[in-house]
Parts: sequence; structure tokens; C-alpha cells
Amino acid sequence: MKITDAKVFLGGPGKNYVTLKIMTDQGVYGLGDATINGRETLTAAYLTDYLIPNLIGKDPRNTEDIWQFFYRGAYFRRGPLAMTAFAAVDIALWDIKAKLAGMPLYQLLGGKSREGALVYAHATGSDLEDLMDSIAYYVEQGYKAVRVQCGMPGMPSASYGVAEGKGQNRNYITDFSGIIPKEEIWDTDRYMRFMPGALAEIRDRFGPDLKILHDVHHRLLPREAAEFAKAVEPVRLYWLEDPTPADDQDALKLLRQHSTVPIAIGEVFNSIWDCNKLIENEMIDFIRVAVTHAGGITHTRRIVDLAGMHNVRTGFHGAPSHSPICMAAQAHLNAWAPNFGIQEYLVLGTPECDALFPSEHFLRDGFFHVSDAPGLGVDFDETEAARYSYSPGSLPVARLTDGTLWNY
Ligand code: EZ4
Ligand code: CO
Repeated sequence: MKITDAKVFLGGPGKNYVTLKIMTDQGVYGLGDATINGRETLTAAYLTDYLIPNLIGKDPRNTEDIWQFFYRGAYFRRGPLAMTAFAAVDIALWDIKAKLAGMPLYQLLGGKSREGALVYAHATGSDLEDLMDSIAYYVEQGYKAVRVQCGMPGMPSASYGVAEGKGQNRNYITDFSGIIPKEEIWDTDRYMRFMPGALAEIRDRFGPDLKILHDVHHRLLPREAAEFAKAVEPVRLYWLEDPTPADDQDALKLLRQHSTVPIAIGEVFNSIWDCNKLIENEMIDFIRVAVTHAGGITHTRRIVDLAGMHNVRTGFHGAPSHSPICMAAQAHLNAWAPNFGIQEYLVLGTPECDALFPSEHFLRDGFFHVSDAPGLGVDFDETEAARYSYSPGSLPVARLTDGTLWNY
């Protein structure tokens, strides 16, 4: 069996999805995703210029050897762009393998460990009352877990995760168009004074059962993060996400000495070498890698197994910029993983998105149910794809009130 051709598609409804389709001499094809927010043309180029020419003629069933060929063969290892491009190939090859077996992909990983996978939604508000309405909306929809992000009184501009405007159609992704990023102002002192009290009010309003998550988005120094984690301990968060930037695998030592709040980190990691110390030293409770950004199923499965040995559960990244192909791959890992925790789930469920990526995966009462179709269980409509093209965009940057560039 041989790979005969592969194509990259760039674009989608409101998003620059990078979709890979690998064709074989037996008619079976596989789909992969190389979407990386704000750098989509680069993973597309990595695929087109290097990986695809090297795939032609290879046996698509040798997922491991092909992964090793690209990873070791790159000489300059790892990095988000390369690992995302490898992920697209790997996901597509697992799709082919499962289609050949006539099974949903999770069967090849070890079958189902649970029926539905717990997901969380994103509630957001320009102020606390607005956020309360947003949380109530998701609770009414049946969600058992909600991430809460809130605008802060006196903060000079909108900050990460916070909606502009109010009402049922609030969407915290406002306008990321253009290659020059928009700038936000971040005031750590105001955040430290406001947010713990706001989280306590949310807990009071919604009672003990709701799983409440909060994303600090890398904004605090290690000492500040420890103070914050202590302050929010009575709220009983499901998790506190990215309290500090994740580059420093020792940054959580102080926090761990002072607080038992569960910590989730890893959405910017692209390999097991970014998180092995965090996991082995049991500095985190949830690992947040995305299968798309961490080398695909072959590599992410190794991270999941290492995590499982150290009581770290999964909480894969699933922001709105993640394509339905990434989410399908994660759904199969979630169905299998013995140490599954929760899944962030925010794929744009619009008719346009469903038309481009038809699938039978579905969400019900706050749980994601994986499709039983052979392979990934998601397709790609090339006629629909012809409607879309790349639209330049960039994530914002953050500055402190004195102008110092900070962590977005
Ligand atoms: O900022 O996906 O938890 N989710 C997040 C996301 C990330 C974006 C970056 O591409 O932190 O909203
Ligand atoms: Co996050």
C-alpha cells in the first residue's frame, strides 16, 4: 500500500483551518489538521514544501516509522510549527489505519473507557453580573463545567477571554484580523485584588456542584501565582489554568508548597520534553496539550501515558481555533484515556462549519460522544472548502500599564 498524493487546504468559516488530506493507491484517504492560531501559512508551507514530497510512495500504515522519520530526520528537533505539521500527517495516517480496520479510531487505542467525555464551555462577561448571566446560560444548556473569565473594574482595556458587548451572542474572540497584533493593557495588581472575590461570588451563586475553571493565561510571576492560588482555594476550582508562563518547569514549586488548587498547564507545549519534569515532579494536575500541536496521536499518547503514571489527568486544549479534525482526534483519545479529565470544547457549531466538516460526533448534556464511524469519524467537503481562503490574523499582545511587554 502506498501514499499517492496529499493536499493542503487553508481557510474556513471565520478561521484559518489548515487541513491535510492524504490519498492512497487503495482509495482510502485520511484527514489531518495543522491549524496553529496566527501562524497558519507556516505549517501549510512545512507540509507542502517538505513533508508531502517525502510521503509520496511510503506505506501509510507505518505511522510510527513515518513519525520517527520526520521527527529524527528534521535534525533540528521539536518546535510548534514542525510538531504541528507532523501532527497533521500522523492524524491522517491514524484515520487511514482505522478506516482500513473498519473501526472507530478509539478501538485501536484500547477501546472505550467511558461513554461520554466531560467538556467545559467558556463563560465570559465584561463585568461580574454579565459573567453571571453567561454562566447561567451554559448551566441551562446542561454543561457541568464552565470556564469563567471576567472584565475587571478600572482595567484600562479588555483583557484575555473577555467579551466585548453583552447578550446571548457574546463571543470573546473579538477581532484578531490583521498581521499587526492589537495591544491589551494588563494590570496584575487590579487582577489580584478583584478576581478571588469574583470567583467566590460565582461559587456562592451557582452552588457546590458546578465545576468552575479559570484561566490566568500566563500573566503572573511565580510568587504572585502562589498568592493567587492560596486566595482562591476556598472556591474549590476544578482547575486554575496557566498561572505562570510554562517555559520554566520549576515555576510552580512555590505555588505547590502553598496551595492545593488543581493546576492545568500545557496548551503551548509541543512535546513530552516540555512537560516531563512538570509531570514527573507532580507539579500539575491536568496536562493541556492539543493533539494537533504535540505531534499527533503517536506523540500525544506518550504524554498521556507518562501523565497517567503520575496521577496527572488530561484536559486537552480545544479553543475555537481548533478544527473539528483536531477535536475528533482528541475525542478518540478521550474515549480511551484511563486518565481522562475533561475536554475544552468550543468548535464553532455553525451550519457552515458542519457543512465543511461533516461528522456524527455530538454533544449532549455537557458530555461529548464520539462517533462510531470507521476512522476519525469526520469528513471534509472540498466543494465547501472552495468557498474559503486564508485571511491574515494575529493574536493580541499584552503590555503592563507602564508599557512593558508582558505575556499574552
Ligand atoms: O489563548 O487558543 O484555554 N484556552 C486558551 C486559548 C488560547 C488560544 C491561542 O491560540 O488559552 O484561548
Ligand atoms: Co488557556
